[in-house]
Amino acid sequence: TFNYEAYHTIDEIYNFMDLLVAENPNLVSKLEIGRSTENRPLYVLKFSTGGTNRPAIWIDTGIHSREWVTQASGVWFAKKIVQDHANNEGVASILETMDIFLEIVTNPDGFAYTHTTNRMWRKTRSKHAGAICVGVDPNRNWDAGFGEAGASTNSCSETYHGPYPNSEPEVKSIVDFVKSHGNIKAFVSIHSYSQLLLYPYGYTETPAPDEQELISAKAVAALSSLYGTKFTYGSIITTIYRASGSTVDWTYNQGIKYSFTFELRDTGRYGFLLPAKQIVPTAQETWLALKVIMEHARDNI
Ligand code: 0X9
Ligand code: ZN
Repeated sequence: TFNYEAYHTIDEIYNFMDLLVAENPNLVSKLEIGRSTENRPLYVLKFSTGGTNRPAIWIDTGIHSREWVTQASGVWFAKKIVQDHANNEGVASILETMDIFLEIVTNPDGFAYTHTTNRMWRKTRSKHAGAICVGVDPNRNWDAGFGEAGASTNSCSETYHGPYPNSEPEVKSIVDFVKSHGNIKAFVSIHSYSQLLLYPYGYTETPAPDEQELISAKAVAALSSLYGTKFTYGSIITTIYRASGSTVDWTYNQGIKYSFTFELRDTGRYGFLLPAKQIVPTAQETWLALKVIMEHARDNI
């Protein structure tokens, strides 16, 4: 059986997904939304109790490959959705009207590289003509303030935005999926670390005009209720730093009002090298906040 209290390789996570689908064919299916630069499949798990093109919630983990607690939490969320799918305190009431899409290994080339070669690899593994270094920051490659302040033009930088918006297949595949689906109501992109819940914008000081504050306060309170983990919330630019071309600025500009980014545990003691003992508690507390966001989306369709 799968050990949720350990970090896993991409093969182990892909096998986990296949087993979950095989064991729960009426609830879970696996979509391939594209291929990475190194031709790895980009898999998205779909949790659905029926209907056609229902309003949906998107969750991605691991777009920055070294943020290992996020992919590990994504695995735990997948199992949790299956376990709780018929339970009303769980996700039954959400799955009655909405589908959930979950991309666990959003940057598979980078993730494989963190296992084989460099544990601290963050970016993709693309090699663009004229670029000195390998990789693009997939959280600076989206078409929202692309190339403005808050990203680097230098291919050797950790925040290199890439040659043009959506140059990374890992990003373009999500863009195409979101556009063709057309009914995504909440979009949550999960990073680590810093213990933050963030909302648009990152590329401009213009605040998102919706009820982000209210939802965030409620989500963070739910998260903290389990183990007392302290989370701060606010817009990306005011809470962390200016970041252009980031995921949720693009999704928000597409009209996905409930666009959020988490930065999970911890605040720097272990940073990206969070001990495996903290995977399950991190996933559990984050799940409580995700449910607040999902329930809010459900009640405001
Ligand atoms: O710099 C980033 O991309 C994010 N921090 S991280 O340590 N995970 O790399 C923060 C940027 C704001 N977050 C999003 N817009 N998703
Ligand atoms: Zn990140």
